[in-house]
Amino acid sequence: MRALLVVDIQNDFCPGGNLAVPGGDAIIARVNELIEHFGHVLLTQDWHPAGHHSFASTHAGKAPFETTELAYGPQILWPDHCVQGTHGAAFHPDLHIDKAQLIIRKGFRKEIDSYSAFFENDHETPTGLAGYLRERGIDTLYLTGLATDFCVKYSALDGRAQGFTVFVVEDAVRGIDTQGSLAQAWEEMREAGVAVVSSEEVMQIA
Ligand code: VGL
Ligand code: ZN
Repeated sequence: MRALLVVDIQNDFCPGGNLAVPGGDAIIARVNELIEHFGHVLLTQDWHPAGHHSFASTHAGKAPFETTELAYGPQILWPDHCVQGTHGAAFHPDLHIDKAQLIIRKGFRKEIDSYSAFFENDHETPTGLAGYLRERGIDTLYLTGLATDFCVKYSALDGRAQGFTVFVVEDAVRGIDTQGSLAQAWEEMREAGVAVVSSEEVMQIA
């Protein structure tokens, strides 16, 4: 059984938002078509408390897109984004969310960032998604959303590591691309056995 996973299509990741992904909103129409097509739709929502340790503003003398060491290793620092309950954390108003069966919120622990829909950035604190998928008999995931080189990539890699079949829908994702991260993401995903498909191909499958 397969499911569509829509990653972080929130106002802050779209043009005008605090951590805007270039063309982030340009994928929404396509994602809506995929939502229409799939029987099972799951969403993720980046959901940080104010003062989150992934925010540059939390660290004196640090600027966004610099890297720092947190307890679990290196962490890129971001502009404040997706603060719980704010407009920036809300799903983009054009995204058709009504059909979603599950919303995974992530990054809600102040000290740990969470890119992946499966594990936080310490690579050991689970979000519960793997158990949810297994209990429901979902073994195949089609990934869409933002950002290709962070939350989509880590979700894809962890999905593979957890034994799921993972497709990334290449025309339904967009990347941030800091320090070469986008090219590296496609490379890492391919190496991990993540399949890349177009939305057209996906919608030809019954
Ligand atoms: C994301 C950076 C920080 C993402 C979330 O959704 O890819 N990137 N938080
Ligand atoms: Zn975040």
